[in-house]
Amino acid sequence: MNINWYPGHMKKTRESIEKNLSMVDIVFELIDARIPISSRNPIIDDILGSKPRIIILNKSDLASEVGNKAWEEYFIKKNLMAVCIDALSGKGIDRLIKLSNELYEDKRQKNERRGIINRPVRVMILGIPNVGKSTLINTLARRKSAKTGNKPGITRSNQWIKTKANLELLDTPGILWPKFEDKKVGLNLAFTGAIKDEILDRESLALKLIESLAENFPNLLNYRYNVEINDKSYLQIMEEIGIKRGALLKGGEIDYTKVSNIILDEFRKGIIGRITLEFPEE
Ligand SMILES: Nc1nc2c(ncn2[C@@H]2O[C@H](COP(=O)(O)OP(=O)(O)O)[C@@H](O)[C@H]2O)c(=O)[nH]1
Ligand SMILES: [Mg+2]
Repeated sequence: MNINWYPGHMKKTRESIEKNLSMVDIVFELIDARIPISSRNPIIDDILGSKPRIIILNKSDLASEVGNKAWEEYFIKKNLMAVCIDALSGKGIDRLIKLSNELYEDKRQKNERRGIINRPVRVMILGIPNVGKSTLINTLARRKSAKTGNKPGITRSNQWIKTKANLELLDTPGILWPKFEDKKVGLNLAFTGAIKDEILDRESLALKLIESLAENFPNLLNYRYNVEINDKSYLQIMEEIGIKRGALLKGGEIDYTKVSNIILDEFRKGIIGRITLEFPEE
């Protein structure tokens, strides 16, 4: 993935989303359950206005149960519908469908009273790159209709993807830009792979990840790699992991690239554990 978000590009994106918005009944705002703050687009509230929406915490299989619950409650307290799902396995999809129909119920009844025949609920999916938009479309459609992967889809003519669940999806999800101004946000996005390794080289990124894990989840790090954290430097921890995992060069030196790849890859796959990096503020 290599999208450069220029002001002009952002303006076009926004305009195209606003145009599509008028064609749908509700919006699915997809965010990453591991980083619900960092993966939200800064101007989404502004774009959506009063359009009914459901906040979908995707990749909840990679986030902690405690975190998932905390975030659902947080949004619900703010009177926003929120649901944790795993778009890959389909977990949570039934609840999402139920909520979608609930959200449309008032309008459905209004239509009925006016004698208008109700069609399926029309939905647009919005989210930053790699958050799982195409995966969700595929899962809802139960067929491979949207390409998954890292290339953003260039807008074709819009089509409605029918699902079994009384929903119709706009086939082109809205790709929102991430908020990369804040350094911490940039790191979170890079850790999770939302922005590929654009902000830092992989070794520095892996070192930053070790720092974050050693401070917040030392037990998980210890359990996965069998290293004591104590008062070691982050570089020492990385080197020890390298030795334990055989990431060594010919002369026996640490292969920093290899160990960095191991750590980043295992974090992104959830192998180090189900880790939520951001919690709601008190
Ligand atoms: N573990 C996990 N991986 C997911 C989930 N949803 C999507 N992915 C993966 O995340 C990556 C990006 O997904 P994609 O649908 O292409 O994102 P898009 O850019 O928003 O369309 C792919 O490798 C998916 O397999 C999920 O709920 N759990
Ligand atoms: Mg996609």
